[in-house]
Amino acid sequence: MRSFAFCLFLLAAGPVCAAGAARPNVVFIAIDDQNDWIGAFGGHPLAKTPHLDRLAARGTAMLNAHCQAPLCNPSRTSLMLGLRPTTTGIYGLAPWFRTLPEWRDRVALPQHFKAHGYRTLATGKIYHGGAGAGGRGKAKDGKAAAAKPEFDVIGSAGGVGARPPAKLIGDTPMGNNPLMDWGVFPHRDEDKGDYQVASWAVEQIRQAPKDQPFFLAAGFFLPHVPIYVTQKWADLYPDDDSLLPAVKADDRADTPRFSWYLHWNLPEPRLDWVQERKQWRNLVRSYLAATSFVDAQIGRVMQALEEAGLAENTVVVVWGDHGWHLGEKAITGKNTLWDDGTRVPLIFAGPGIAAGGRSTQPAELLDLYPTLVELCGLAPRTDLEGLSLVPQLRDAKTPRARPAITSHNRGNHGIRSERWRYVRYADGTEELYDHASDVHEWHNLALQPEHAAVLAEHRRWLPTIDRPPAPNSANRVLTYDPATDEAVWEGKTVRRGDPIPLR
Ligand SMILES: [Ca+2]
Ligand SMILES: [Ca+2]
Repeated sequence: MRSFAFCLFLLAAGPVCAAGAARPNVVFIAIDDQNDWIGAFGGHPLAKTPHLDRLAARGTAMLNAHCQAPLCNPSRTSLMLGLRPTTTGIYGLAPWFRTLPEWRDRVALPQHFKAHGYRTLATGKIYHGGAGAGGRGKAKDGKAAAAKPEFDVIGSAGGVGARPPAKLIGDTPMGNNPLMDWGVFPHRDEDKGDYQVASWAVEQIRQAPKDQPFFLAAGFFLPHVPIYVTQKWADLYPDDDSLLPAVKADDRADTPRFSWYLHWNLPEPRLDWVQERKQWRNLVRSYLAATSFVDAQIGRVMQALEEAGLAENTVVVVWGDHGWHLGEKAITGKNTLWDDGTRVPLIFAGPGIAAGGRSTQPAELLDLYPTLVELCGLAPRTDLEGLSLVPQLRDAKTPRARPAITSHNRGNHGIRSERWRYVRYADGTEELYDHASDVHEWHNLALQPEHAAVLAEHRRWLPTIDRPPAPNSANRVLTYDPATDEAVWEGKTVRRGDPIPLR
């Protein structure tokens, strides 16, 4: 603690932290597709997350935190590079950013820590897809995509782990997609990818060299689909309709038709399908059970830190990469600009962070890079687009100068202030919700003249840089041409007069 205070003093005085001063370790934990159904975040009244609750009690929870893109690859690219999707042009599940000359050598968050003497380690899903935890992705010409490795040491890959012999729920409207499955089947927790990710992280903490700080990244896969759980986690929840989230039957009657374009032709089934197939409760229960299972794995990592005597000098951050709908707004899945799609758990604990803090100020995953740099006393960078959250982590009431911004493909943006949710789609249509009276975002106020000033205040935060999709963009990339009023999604075109593409 003393050496940390010394670092901050030096920073305030001008020069960076003196060599040899002990910097805190970092444990950087990602949860895939984890929405706000986590204790302190209040998204689901029955969610059981005792380990994350304990972490939030010894640290600060950012209760109004949002992703910069509601999809894995662009969200994680933004966080790790410290740049918005509207700056990189990375909106889809491809490309891996190192294949683009512009970002090939960009110093990502763990590389900045390595440059300051840290040993960097990763297990599970940190980056998306083939790039995996360690950025092992190769460019199409076979050359390594990145000039430098993403991490020094790469551990267990994680992922789904044990699978049932056949899909549990059968075909969905999009066919036999292996990801679209959930439920309980007989297997062991030890055979799950996330259990192995936690085991590897625990082992690294136990063996950590005493003379070098570490940056340990652990990426948990669940509650991403397929959501397979063992009976013990499902048994934490009642098997009845008390589990179901609140939905409004005609909720989409006041959302612009363009809002459907962002969720068109995706593998995730719609609410009407899970209701008809009597799968809604099973999906919700599986998601909650998986959340509790991952919470327990994070608990194992936290226990290892305490047993190694490292908890006092380790900054822990837990984040989700975007939200997930479980029936709200008539859909399941991600890819939306509402709170259900953008709001994420974000918890910090460790040296320099107030215990029990609860901030309702807007925060962005983009803020993690500058926040961790400041908390650890590394040289600040001037090329990051986020803002350090250290003022809110010291005193949760500290106001913040700007809202959280989420972008989903070019021209579609969500702006979240402390009170309001504003959405603008590429065709110019808008939504506005007042969280003071409408936490579910059921009542679109955008067309009501008395809200003109609120609309104007939020419109001014729309990104001024709004790049088209990067070369080789693929998968979940939507383009819109205002000249012809045509939207194109995965090679399919829809025009304003066409029926709304409901699947
Ligand atoms: Ca994800
Ligand atoms: Ca509505």
